[in-house]
Amino acid sequence: MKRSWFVTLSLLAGVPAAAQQEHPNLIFVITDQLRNDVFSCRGDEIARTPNIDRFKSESADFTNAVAVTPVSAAARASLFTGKYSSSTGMVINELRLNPNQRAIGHVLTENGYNTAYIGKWHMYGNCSDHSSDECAFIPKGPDRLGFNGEWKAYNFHHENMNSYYYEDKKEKIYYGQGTYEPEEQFKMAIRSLDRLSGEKKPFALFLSVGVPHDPWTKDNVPAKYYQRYANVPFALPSNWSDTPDKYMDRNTDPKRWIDYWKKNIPEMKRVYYSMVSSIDDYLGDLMAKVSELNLDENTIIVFFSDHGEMFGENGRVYKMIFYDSAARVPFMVRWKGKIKAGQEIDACLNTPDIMPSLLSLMDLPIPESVEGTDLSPLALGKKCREPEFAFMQGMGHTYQWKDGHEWRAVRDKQYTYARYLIDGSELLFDNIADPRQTQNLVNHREYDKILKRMRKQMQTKMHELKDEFKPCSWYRGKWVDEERCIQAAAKGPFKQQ
Ligand SMILES: [Ca+2]
Repeated sequence: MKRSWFVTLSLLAGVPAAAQQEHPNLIFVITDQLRNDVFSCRGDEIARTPNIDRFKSESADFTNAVAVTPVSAAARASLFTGKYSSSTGMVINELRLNPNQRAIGHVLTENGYNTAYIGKWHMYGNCSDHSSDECAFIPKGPDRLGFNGEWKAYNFHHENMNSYYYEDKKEKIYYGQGTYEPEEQFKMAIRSLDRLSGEKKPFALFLSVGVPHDPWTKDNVPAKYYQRYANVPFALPSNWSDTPDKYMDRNTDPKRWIDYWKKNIPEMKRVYYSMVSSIDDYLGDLMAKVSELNLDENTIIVFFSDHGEMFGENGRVYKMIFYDSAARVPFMVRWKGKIKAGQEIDACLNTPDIMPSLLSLMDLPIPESVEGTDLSPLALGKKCREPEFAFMQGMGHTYQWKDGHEWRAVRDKQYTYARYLIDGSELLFDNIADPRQTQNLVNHREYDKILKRMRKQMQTKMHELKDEFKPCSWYRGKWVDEERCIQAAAKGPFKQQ
């Protein structure tokens, strides 16, 4: 007996610090505006994404994941707090999130994690000009929402060549002329892994890259990626219409729709696919590093996007809409030895569900303020109560205090139901029979029962969240002050904690 105890202790003493960790590490890769269908593994015949395909084959792939509000700042605020947009108050872009709320960074830091944050933040805006230096730097302190470790971030930009970031001083740090930001960011993440894996504490590394967001110009991506698609014909979508959707808040000029968008979308898609290819390459490098450092079995790795992109479908470009091309996002979670590789999970996962699901997987406490559902049992092959639907909120114009086409939507495993505020018009799509969402079924009597159910679901969720469904400008002054700082949201003012 004595001998066996001795042997056990000796073995433990020889185990590297990382393997003895009580909680797993986390690597969270956030991409920007990446559609959920532009991978070879989704059947896209143009895309070449061997590393994303491989990542999927090693992960739990949540195939029905959507963005609660398919626009950058709102989706990110929800991701980091586990709350709906009506509760974060991030109703449009370029607002400043109120720091007096519990975020995933707080939980990680309080539970002994080393954190690292690299890339786009987009929750610290304070002026409508998102290119302005004034809202590019995020100072150390409460506005970093608990991320107290390595910080190489910026609020917003998408000029990929010769780009920059900030650390703790308001001084731009450039990667250098001719460099490509995502490549440099993945390299920084790899260097961080070298350091973090050698420390005794578990780590959480967030890597938030700005691609494949526009501008989609040839000079915004390295030639070697553009060359991969240079001779590939790209077409307008099958559900292209020469008339833009009248429920868009921007880009509705019919002349420009034809002269600019119709003409340029194929080339824009070429650049977009080039950017996706670049992410794919760098994800491969990151995963090779994970294996080299022997981190596979004690590290949860997430591949995610804040929202998708319409590219002319349903008469629309960009995002901020409930249609699947903008709303659906990749959400793949890999944890070797714990999460069964290659499984597809069709639960209605929404952005607020991500924080509680990850914290639960990591055996960390979930703050009471979280409104999402912990869906981690599904990834672990167990059953749990699934949400019946995902509730989505279009609360404003993308970045201006302009009333327009605010909407709410409910999406389940088969249908999307949506309603616009401006005229109360409703839409109902069968996403399985009509994946391009071109047939509005609202006036088809055989769908009355479904319509009734989904109206009720929307109403119940809005009531639960105290979501009043107001025009965009209503929030100005009530929730958001003149400095564009959020002071309150549907559940009341944010108080000092
Ligand atoms: Ca975005």
